Amino acid sequence: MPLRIDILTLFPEMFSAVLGTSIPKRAAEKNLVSYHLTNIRDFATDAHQSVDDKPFGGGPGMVMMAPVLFDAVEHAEKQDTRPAERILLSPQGERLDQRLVEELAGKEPGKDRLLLIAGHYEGFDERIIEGLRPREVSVGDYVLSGGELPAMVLIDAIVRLLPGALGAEDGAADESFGSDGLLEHPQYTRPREFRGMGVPDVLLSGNHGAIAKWRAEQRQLRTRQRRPDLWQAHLKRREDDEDRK
Ligand code: 9D3
Repeated sequence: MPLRIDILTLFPEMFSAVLGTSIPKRAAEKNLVSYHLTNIRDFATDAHQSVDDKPFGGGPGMVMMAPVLFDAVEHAEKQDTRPAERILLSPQGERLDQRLVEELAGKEPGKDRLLLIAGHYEGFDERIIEGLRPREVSVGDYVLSGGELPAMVLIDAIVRLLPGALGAEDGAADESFGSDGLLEHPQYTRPREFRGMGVPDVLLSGNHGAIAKWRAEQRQLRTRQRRPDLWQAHLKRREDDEDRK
């Protein structure tokens, strides 16, 4: 069975470009994943099709109503017998990283189902979180207009890890954040000279040992300069590897 991803949103049309292009599209065509969009507004019950209301106690913005979202979740979950891992995209959530992406991409058969809830509001009625007990996930400390783009970020990161999702060329190069946690080295292609800028001689030398050494140095240099957090984690891992020997 392919991984099933349900997406609950007020703006299903936002997803068509991302899910209908490139790797997310190819993964669905290859039956590695299926996407199922549910418009939360279809579960509104009043004459105005309301999905949100003013917060009790006052304050700015609107809050997504619990009954509508519960009905939408229950409707989506009935469409398949597998239990879904529920994920609420929220600025209050745990920060998305490659470790979490790998965990979500690696669900065992029979549990290979995700249900993503993307809101477009200041917040969700707390009883949604209390009652549905979703995992809450953020994509970083900046303010977006809703959870839709974060949901697409999560889907894209997950589906490219599904076995067979990447073409042969992409696959081999997919190490940058995986194996050793260092940033990539600089890359060059034609032409050899562009607007007065050349290509490092070593890359044109044909000396594969020297090229590998240069690239390893560049990766270290870049990671130390740009991402001291990743560099420290890399050093720690090397140390732990030593201790285990
Ligand atoms: C003034 C308080 N705001 C929180 C910083 C309210 C608020 C703003 C924007 C609440 C929700 C949103 C919409 N954002 C998301 O739903 C969201 C999000 C984000 O804004 N940044 C990073 N990750 C995520 S995941 C969902």
